[in-house]
Amino acid sequence: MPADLTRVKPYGDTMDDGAVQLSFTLPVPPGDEAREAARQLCLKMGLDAPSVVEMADLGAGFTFFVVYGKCRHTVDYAAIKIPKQQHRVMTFEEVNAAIKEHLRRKIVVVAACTGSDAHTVGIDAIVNMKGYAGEYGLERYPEMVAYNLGSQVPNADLLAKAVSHGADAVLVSQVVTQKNVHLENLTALIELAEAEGLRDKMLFICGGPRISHELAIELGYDAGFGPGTLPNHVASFIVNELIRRQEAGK
Ligand code: B12
Repeated sequence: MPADLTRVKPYGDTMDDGAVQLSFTLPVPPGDEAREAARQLCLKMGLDAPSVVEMADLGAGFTFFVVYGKCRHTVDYAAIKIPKQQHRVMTFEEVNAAIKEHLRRKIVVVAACTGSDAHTVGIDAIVNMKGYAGEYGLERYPEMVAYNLGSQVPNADLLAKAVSHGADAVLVSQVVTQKNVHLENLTALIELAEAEGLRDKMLFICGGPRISHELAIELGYDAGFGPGTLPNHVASFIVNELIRRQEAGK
């Protein structure tokens, strides 16, 4: 029986059985009371027949639980609309050829991890010469000039470098999300760019494990990239968007 896409429920063994597995930690020591607390919490979360299948002592009065249960709720999958990047993903060769043919100048990108974030692996994967998962990074593109400013770069410094290098695109990486610090940093950068009259002069692109294109648009960015992004995805977006703006006379 195919799923009713207007009323989608988790699937375990049979369609619409609602089976889910949930894991969490409670700040109480393990024991019968802790197990019952976990069960009651799951009932309050809308799970029928919750069954605590794992209770592990984490020490210092904390306990980790795994609970199986049946979700009562459904979602209307058919009504979901997520903004997606419309541009076609090009290969390394196609990107360089498109720059030469349509833009006829080198494209400049300035990249950094900002704020307190020191996770450079993600932005390096996109920018560094050697690239990631078999795809060359932007530094390797002959028609691009890429500056990687590294980690913990203050927003003001990133914008100053973007201006001095004549950047077409600013690339920001935010990996740490504790207490939503990524949202604060990303918002602060856009506000500063607006205050300095730079927001419409270059593309602003963000990325990281908790970033989606939808979130990036909400925060005022031109695009957002999450896990699994390859350098040519980003290069394709930049080049397609610059060509689109050139053709629109912007
Ligand atoms: C390596 C690592 C570190 C290294 C970083 C070294 C370095 N030079 O980068 C060190 C040890 C320094 C570190 C420190 C910390 N870390 Co750490 N770290 C990791 C780890 C294990 C891997 C991250 C990684 O390299 N991923 C691989 C890259 C390729 O993936 P990615 O970042 O998602 O990037 C891809 C996309 O997201 C995208 N992308 C990323 N950025 C950008 C930018 C643009 C413009 C674009 C287009 C795309 C893009 O493209 C990339 C390629 O596909 C993760 C756990 C994990 N397994 O993910 C924790 C993790 C990220 N760290 C975490 C934490 C908490 C910390 C610390 C706060 C720990 C502490 N208490 O000290 C510190 C913070 C340091 C700081 N000031 O930032 C948490 C973050 C939790 C959260 N939700 O915020 C994680 C998830 C671990 C965990 N489960 O708790 N960490």
